[in-house]
Amino acid sequence: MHSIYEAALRRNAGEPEFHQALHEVLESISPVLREHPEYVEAGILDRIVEPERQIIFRVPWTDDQNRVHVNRGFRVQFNSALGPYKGGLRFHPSVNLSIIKFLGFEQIFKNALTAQGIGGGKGGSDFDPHGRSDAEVMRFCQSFMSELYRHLGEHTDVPAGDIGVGAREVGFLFGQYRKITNRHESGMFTGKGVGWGGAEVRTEATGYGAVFFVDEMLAVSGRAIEGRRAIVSGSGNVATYAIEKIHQLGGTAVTASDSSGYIVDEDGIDLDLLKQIKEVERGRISVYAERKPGSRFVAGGRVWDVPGQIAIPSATQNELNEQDAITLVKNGVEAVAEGANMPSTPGAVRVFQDAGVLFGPGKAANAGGVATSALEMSQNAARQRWSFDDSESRLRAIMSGVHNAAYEAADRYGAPGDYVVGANAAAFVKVADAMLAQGVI
Ligand code: NDP
Ligand code: 2IT
Repeated sequence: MHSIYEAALRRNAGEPEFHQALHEVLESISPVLREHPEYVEAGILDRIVEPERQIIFRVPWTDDQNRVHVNRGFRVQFNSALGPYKGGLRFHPSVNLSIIKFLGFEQIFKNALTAQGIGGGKGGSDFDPHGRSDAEVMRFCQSFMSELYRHLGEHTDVPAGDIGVGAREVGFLFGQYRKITNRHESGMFTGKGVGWGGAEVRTEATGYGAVFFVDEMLAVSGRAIEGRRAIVSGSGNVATYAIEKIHQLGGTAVTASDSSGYIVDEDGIDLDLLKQIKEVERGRISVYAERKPGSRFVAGGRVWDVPGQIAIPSATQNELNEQDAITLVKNGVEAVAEGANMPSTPGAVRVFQDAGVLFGPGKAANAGGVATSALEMSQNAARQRWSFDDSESRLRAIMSGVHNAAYEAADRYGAPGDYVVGANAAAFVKVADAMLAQGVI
C-alpha cells in the first residue's frame, strides 16, 4: 500500500489536498486488505486512485464592461463502478486540479456509503462569483456548460452545487444544458428549483444530515443535542441548515462565519436575519452584528475559540487545525461532525480521537446532501414528487444507515468508535466488490 501511495504522489505531483485525502483512505483500509488479498491482486488500489477521466477546459466570458475573462473549468469523473458519476461543482478562486481530485476521490466513498447507486465525480472552476452581477454569473455559467454538457447526462454524470454554486447558478447551468441539447432531461443535474424538477429537502439536506449524524453519534452513549451549544463555521448552504436543525432539535448554535471573520450570538443565531444577509443580499457576515443587538463580530480570528459541546465545520478544507482542536477539547467539545469536505487537518483529527471526542468525517457526516440528490434523481426518473416530510424521513433513515455502516465497520475492523476507519472501510468494500465483479476496466 505504501508503494501505491508513493506512486500516486509521483504521478500527481504538487497536489497536496489530493495527497491528504488519499493518505487518509489508504491508511485506514489496511485491515480490510489483510482480509481481502483478492482486492490487491486485482489491482483495485492502483485503479481506484486514478480517475477514470479528467476534463479541463477554457471558460471565456465577458463582464458587464465587455472585458474578456478566461477561467479554467474542471470535471473529474473518478469512479462509476456503483452508478453514474455524481458530485458537485465548486466555483471559487482557489479551485485547481488538486482540490477537484481530492473532492472527487472523497465523493466515491461518500456516495458508496449512501447506498443510493451513485459513482463519484467533482468539478468546478476558479471563477469567483463574489461581487459579480447576475448577468455576469449567467454568462459565465453558459460558457462553462457550453463545454461541459457533452460529458453529462442522467446516466453518465450528474453534477450539483458546492461552494459558490447555489440555486442561481444551478438554474443558469441547467437552462444552458436544456438549450444546447434540446432535451428537458431533469435527472442530469440536482439541486434544481422545486418548481422545475428539484426535490424537497435538497436545499436543507447537507446541514440537516450533518446534525442527524451528530444525533446518531451522541445517541450511542445516551446523549442528545438538546441543551447543548454548537459552534458552526461558514454561513452558506451547509452552515445555514445545520444551524436550523440544531435549533429544531433543542440545541443552540451560537456562531457562523465567512472568509472575513465570525459572529457570536449567545441567544442562538437568528436564522431569518442570517438568510436575509447571505441568501438575499449576498452580504458579509459582519452585517449580522450591525443589525442584531447583543451579538458581536470578530474580524479574522478563529471561530473554534468559542466554547461549545458540538462543532460542525461547514466552510472549507483544512479550516480547523491541530491547535483549534486542542482549544475545542479544552473547552469541552463532545462531538464534531464535518459538514464541509476535509475541514479538519490530520493533526486535528488525531487530537479529537485521542481525547475521545466523537468525530464524524465528512464522507459520512455530510453525505445527506448527495443522498438527497440521489432521491431527486429517483423522483425525476419516475416523474414523481415526494412531500417535504416524506423526503426528510428518508434523509433521516439514510443518515442512520450511514452512521451504522461506519460504526459497525469500525468494530469489525478492530477500531471501535473510530468513524474514520469505519467510513473508509465500509465504503471501500462496496466499491472494491463492484470493481472486482466488473473486471479490469
Ligand atoms: P457555500 O458557497 O454556500 O458557502 C461556503 C461558506 O464557506 C461561505 O460562508 C464562505 O465564505 C465560506 N468559505 C468558503 N471558502 C472559504 C475559505 N477559503 N476560507 C474561509 N471561508 C470560506 O458552500 P456550501 O455551504 O455548499 O459548502 C460548504 C462546504 O460543505 C464545502 O466544503 C463543500 O464542499 C461541503 N459540502 C457541500 C454540500 C452541499 O450540498 N452544498 C454537500 C456536502 C459537502 P465566503 O463567502 O466569504 O467565501
Ligand atoms: O460534496 C458534496 O457531496 C456535494 N457538494 C453535493 C454533491 C451532490 O451531487 O449533491
